[in-house]
Amino acid sequence: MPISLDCRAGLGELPQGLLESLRRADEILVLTGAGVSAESGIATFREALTGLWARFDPARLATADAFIEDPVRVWSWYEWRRAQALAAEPNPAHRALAAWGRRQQRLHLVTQNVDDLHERAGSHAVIHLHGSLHAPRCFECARPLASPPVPAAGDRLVAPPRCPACGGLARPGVVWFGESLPEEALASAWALAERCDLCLVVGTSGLVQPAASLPAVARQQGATLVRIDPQPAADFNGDWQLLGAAGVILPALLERL
Ligand code: BJW
Ligand code: ZN
Repeated sequence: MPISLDCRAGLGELPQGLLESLRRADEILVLTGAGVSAESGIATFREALTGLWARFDPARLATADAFIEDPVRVWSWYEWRRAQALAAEPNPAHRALAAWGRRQQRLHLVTQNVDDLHERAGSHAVIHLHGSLHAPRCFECARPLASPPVPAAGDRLVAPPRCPACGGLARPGVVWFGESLPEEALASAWALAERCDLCLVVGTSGLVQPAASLPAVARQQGATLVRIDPQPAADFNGDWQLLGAAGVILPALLERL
C-alpha cells in the first residue's frame, strides 16, 4: 500500500524508510512533467482551471492533422508558448534536481516537458521524451531548422518559415498526439526504468502514454517509486506519495539527504 504524506503545509518530520530509500539509491530515474515548471509560470495541460487544455482544444493544436489544416494557427500557438518559456526562469524544483544530479552522478532526468528549464538550472543530458519548443524542423523533409526571432508580444498570428532545402513549412519540434516519440530518447528512458532502484515522478498526471508506463516498469523490477504532486493520484501504485509543490518539496528533501 502506498503511503501518502500531506506536505502542503511544509515537510515536517519524514519517515526514516523514505529517507533511507532516497539515500541508498544508486541509480535514480527522475521523470518530470508540466508540474515541475508550473512554479516558473508555465501552464500545465490538464488542471481544471489553469491547464492549457482547459482553454485550448488539443485536437486543433497538438496533432499533425491540425498543422496540415491550419499551419499558421498551430505555429503561432507554439511561438506564443516558446516566448513564454524563454521569459520564464528555472524554479527551486529545477534547481534542486540539478544540485542532486551534481551530488549523485547516476541521477538521470527524463522529462515530458518541451521547455529548457532543467538545462538552464544546470542539469545535463536531459532526456526529452516529447521534444522541444526550441528545435523546429521541416514538416516535409524533417531537416532541423533554426528558430526564428521570437515574435513581438502583439503578433498573434505568425507564418511558419520555409525550409531552405525543400521549401516545406517549419513545424515545432514537439511530439504531437499520434506521433512516435524520439526513438533514442524512449529507448534510453525505458532502459533506465528497467534498471533504476529509485524512480521519482514529479508533476505529471501520468495520463499520456508511453511516458506514463515508465514508473510501472520501474516498480515492476523492484525500484522504489516516489511521486511528488499536489494532487493525489487515486491509482498510484508505488511506495510514497508526497503531496505538495515540487518547488517546496524537492529542495527540502535534498536538504535532508
Ligand atoms: C504540480 C505542481 C507543482 C501542478 N509541483 N506538481 C495507450 C493507451 C491510450 C492512449 C495511447 C496509448 N498509446 C498512445 C496513446 C495515445 C496518446 C495518449 O497517451 N493519449 C492519452 C491522453 C489517452 N499518446 C500518443 O499519441 C503518443 N504517441 C505514441 O504513443 O506514439 C505511438 C503511436 C503512434 C500512432 C498510433 C498509436 C500509437 C504521443 C504523446 C505526445 C504528447 N504530447 C503532448 C504535447 C506536446 C507538445 C506540447 O507541449 O504542446 O505532451 S500532450 C501533453 O501531455 C504534453 C505533456 O508532455 C503530456 C503530459 O502532460 P503532464 O506533464 O503530465 O501534464 P498534466 O497537465 O497532465 O499534469 C500536470 C501535473 O502537475 C498535475 O498532476 C498537477 O497536479 C501537477 N502540478 N502544479 C508539482 N507546483
Ligand atoms: Zn525541408
